[in-house]
Amino acid sequence: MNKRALITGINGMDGSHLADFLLSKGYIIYGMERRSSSKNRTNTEHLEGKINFINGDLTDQNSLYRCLKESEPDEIYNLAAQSFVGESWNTPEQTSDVTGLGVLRLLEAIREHDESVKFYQASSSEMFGRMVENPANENTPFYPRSPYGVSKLYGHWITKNYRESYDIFACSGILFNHESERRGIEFVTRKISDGVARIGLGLSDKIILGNLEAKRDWGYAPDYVEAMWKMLQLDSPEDFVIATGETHSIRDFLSLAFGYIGIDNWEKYVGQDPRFMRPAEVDVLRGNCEKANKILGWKPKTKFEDLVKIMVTNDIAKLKNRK
Ligand code: NDP
Ligand code: GDR
Repeated sequence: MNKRALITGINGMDGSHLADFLLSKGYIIYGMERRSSSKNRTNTEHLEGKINFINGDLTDQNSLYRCLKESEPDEIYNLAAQSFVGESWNTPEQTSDVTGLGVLRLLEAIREHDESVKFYQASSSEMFGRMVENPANENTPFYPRSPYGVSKLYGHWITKNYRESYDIFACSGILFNHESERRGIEFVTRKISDGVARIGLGLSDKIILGNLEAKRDWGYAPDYVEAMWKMLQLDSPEDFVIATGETHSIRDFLSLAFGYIGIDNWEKYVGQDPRFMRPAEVDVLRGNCEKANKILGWKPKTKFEDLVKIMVTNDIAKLKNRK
């Protein structure tokens, strides 16, 4: 019989890639989206007719009970969140409510509905923040540096606590940054790939960014959603770090991205504005995914250089089509 999955955050980057992956495995998919006056299904347009969209909101407990009742899932992937770190200083309460307490509400819905449902929580490398160990693994102490990171830490611990308190199959993937052509436009990688594409096509002459020195461990989202699924196929729940083990600066990303359109002296096309700097920065992130490699048989497939190329190429094609 086909397995059933409920994915929250279906219209986000990961939600849409995970749905593609689970469809290839024969799953019946319910994708939870929140109501809005005009739907944003840019990432999921191709899934219409293939999955079931249902309305629900992580800030509304009753809507979550209803989503579980309607979808009768074997597995829940909680990918919904206020996921933009920079915005979390502007809306710290809303971020804590959705990104932190939203996890508790889903776990409560599982307790009420059916404790045998398997649960995946989207934990984040932002929980490591000011890294006390580099690279970070599952035993590295946390040190979040933003309201977003603090909220994710709550989600992480409440998932562990419900696993230990109620014997629910609940686990977290501590995922380091991962990107794709479906990344939201405000995140730095997509902001750069879109900006470079515009400059290449003569539609713009500058990209305005914040801190160029920050370093991230960037992987490719379609590789990472497979790890989420693998975690829920285990016999007992465990948390895993998912990362490439490499770290690159924003400058490295810029240099490669501009390189693809034949520009070497990229500095003159890039400006900086304090608006894009953060009150507390995470300077460097790098993860160690040895445990995932050993137990899940997972390792990243896409190289950093290929990720940058995929994103720039896609943005050029998109803009050309629009023209
Ligand atoms: P996105 O921002 O692309 O997607 C998040 C989704 O959550 C959006 O579709 C958004 O809906 C939805 N959402 C926001 N608030 C609510 C709410 N109150 N109720 C229901 N849905 C809501 O994030 P990603 O796909 O990049 O990330 C997926 C998850 O993984 C997130 O939890 C993120 O924090 C986490 N994560 C991401 C990493 C990354 O590098 N991408 C790394 C580590 C963790 P709407 O479209 O309506 O705004
Ligand atoms: P991050 O991603 O905060 O790591 O969170 P983001 O792309 O927003 O920032 C990465 C780094 O780039 C620096 N930066 C800029 N960032 C943005 N957005 N815009 C700019 O103009 C800019 N200039 C420099 C930032 O200061 C930062 O150091 C992502 C999200 O997907 C989270 O949900 C997820 O949990 C983490 O990755 C892991």
